[in-house]
Amino acid sequence: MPDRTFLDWPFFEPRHRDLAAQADDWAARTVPALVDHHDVDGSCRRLVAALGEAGFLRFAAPEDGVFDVRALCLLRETFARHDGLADFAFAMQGLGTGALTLSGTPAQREAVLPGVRAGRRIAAFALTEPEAGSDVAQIALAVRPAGDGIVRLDGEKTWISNGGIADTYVVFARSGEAPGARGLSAYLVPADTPGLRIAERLDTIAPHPLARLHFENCRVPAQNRIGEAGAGFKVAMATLDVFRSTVGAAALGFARRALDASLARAQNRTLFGAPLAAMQLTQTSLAEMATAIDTAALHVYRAAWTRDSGAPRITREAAMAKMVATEAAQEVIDRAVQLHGGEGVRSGSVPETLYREIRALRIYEGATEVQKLVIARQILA
Ligand code: COS
Repeated sequence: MPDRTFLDWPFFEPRHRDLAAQADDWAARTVPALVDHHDVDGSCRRLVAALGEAGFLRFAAPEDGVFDVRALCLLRETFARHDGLADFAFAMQGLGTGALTLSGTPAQREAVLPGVRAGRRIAAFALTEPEAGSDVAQIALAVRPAGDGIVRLDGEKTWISNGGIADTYVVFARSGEAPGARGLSAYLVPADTPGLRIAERLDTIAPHPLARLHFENCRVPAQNRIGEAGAGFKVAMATLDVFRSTVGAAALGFARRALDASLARAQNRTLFGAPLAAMQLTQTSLAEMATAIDTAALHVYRAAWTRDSGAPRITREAAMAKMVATEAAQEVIDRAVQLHGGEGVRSGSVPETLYREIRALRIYEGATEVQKLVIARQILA
């Protein structure tokens, strides 16, 4: 049983504690039957539908347009503890529509969000390009007027989560009002728009739906623009400000599972005539794992609480939360592998699965090195 004492921290309200318990119970009963890691597309479709039916996606795409970031973090932490794909399916519904929730018009929101909330429509966030990942201001995919209230998109996006199964993409494009970060705009692009094709599906160490997208004379109404012309960079950053702390929360879920497995292992495994847990070296390891987890949790829920308390920007807090929690989780999971010995590297074992799952979180939505840049800029400003 994972440590639940953090739920007594003053960051939370009673509804958060109820939600965490409800999500844990739901995931234990529902998730195993929905997931087949050899069929990530099918698993994600089933998970999104079930998450919608259970009502959890109302937190990913809130009806009143206000994110409850503590709820988002608790849900990601809980789902990640049960299965990486369950967390992924939940999180991408939010990241894929965050720009709409934060900056969309009422008509744009009404057209997309009810389906996303119900789990009938899958969403994706298309920011990264072959030459623009960490450096968002380098985005090259072009959007140009094509007459009659239409714009055309030409270029490429890559490493797009839900690429291949999404119904709707939020695409960041160079609209050219100014060079660099000030010349980008965000557009809503339905997956079935002619001129948008899945150029390649990408496989990774912890597989999930991921693709490279090709846009060629891909035409959408100009009114599909989300936010002001030229404001795309800020729209992207505001979305990431919300979701970066939730990546930290997912890492926390993985880390808690690793610690639980390690505690069981340390108590049940006999070595040199005594339980592994009796060895001081094991105790040191377990103590460091538990401390890293609490440190990560404090950062994650500090960021979430700060946002929920009305801070207009939590750039620094969210960057710290993502960096601290993902790095801590990698450390904790590596220790779990070590404590499990051979079992720790057996394909399909809990530590081995977590070891693969955690790695990408230190990279996507801003690598650790980018978070350091972001934090330094905030404190120097
Ligand atoms: N919220 C709102 N506005 C923001 C913002 C935020 N979090 N961060 C920056 N801005 C604004 C700045 O205030 C600036 O506004 P003005 O032009 O009015 O002054 C503008 O956006 C440009 O900001 P900046 O000069 O910092 O842009 P850079 O190109 O130097 O940004 C970083 C560099 C590293 C911060 C940015 O590119 C980044 O976050 N990269 C990582 C992106 C990422 O997560 N990639 C993974 C893909 S998503 S899976």
